[in-house]
Amino acid sequence: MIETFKKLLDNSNRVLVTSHKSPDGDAVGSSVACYEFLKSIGKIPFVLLPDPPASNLMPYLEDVDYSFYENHNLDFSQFDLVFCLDYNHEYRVGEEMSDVFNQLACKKIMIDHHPDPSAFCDLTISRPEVCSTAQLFFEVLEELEMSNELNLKASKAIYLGIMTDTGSFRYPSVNAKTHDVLAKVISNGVVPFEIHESIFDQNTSEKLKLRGYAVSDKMELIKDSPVGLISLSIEELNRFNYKKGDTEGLVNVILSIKGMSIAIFMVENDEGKVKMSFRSKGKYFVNEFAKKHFNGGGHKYAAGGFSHSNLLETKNKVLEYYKELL
Ligand SMILES: [Mn+2]
Repeated sequence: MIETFKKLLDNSNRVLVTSHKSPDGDAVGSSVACYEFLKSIGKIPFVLLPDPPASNLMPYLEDVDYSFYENHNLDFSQFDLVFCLDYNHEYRVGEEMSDVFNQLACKKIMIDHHPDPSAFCDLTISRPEVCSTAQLFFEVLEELEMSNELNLKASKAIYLGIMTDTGSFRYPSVNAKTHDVLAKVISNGVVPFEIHESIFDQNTSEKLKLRGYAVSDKMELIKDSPVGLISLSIEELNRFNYKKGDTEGLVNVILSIKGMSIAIFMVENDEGKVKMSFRSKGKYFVNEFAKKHFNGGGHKYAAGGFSHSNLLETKNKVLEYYKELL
């Protein structure tokens, strides 16, 4: 792996760094870390994301050469290497941006921690046991003996990716290595509380009201089971002046209830279809269920899905099949 990686790097100059649709903290964090690393070793990197992240992640893209696919004007023939970070299938960049892969003749490197990667890259570094792509990127640089190339911005981005993909260092995927990587980026000058504040203390009152409403009026716990759901319609989102990111992590609230081990969040989109998030813990896994019934997938304990039916039909389908999760 290391030799191939080195060779691909050596033979490249203009490098495209990509990540998945609805980029989360790990997508942005690993992309920025990769971008800063490439710049520091003399490459010309560019970050291309399918669409914008939540507003609290935008500051991490400051001073980065980047664009969102919807308003890019890139000539893809200029690139001689592509990084695919935090995703395991071409379709995870969204239908529009996945066209890019047809235009790219150059080599591709995947660095990712989602299980079952498809074989669309020349080098696939896939380690599902690692908590975040940000941590995995750091590990890969250590193996290349290049982790000393990480500047303060890259170090902050790695902290961000690990923090957001581990629920602030508490998921089962966190281990000694995670804290070892964190210690190393902190010794590069990262001030932990600043990263936490930059992400978690950016709420609007409308966001908190929407979340309060979701819990008080829209949460349903299925009787005699560890399964809970929350569903929100577009009308409800609008009522609270919804902004991207406002419902992020809301699904986890269900798991914080004693006795709850499976949480399902459903939210209607502009087209009347439904975006879904699945979370679980302990002996319960959600990825297969998301894949089988809701065109999705992901990790054992955290998966996404999509339903082409309306919100009510989708909820009924969950209620019809949830026992498969048990
Ligand atoms: Mn991730």
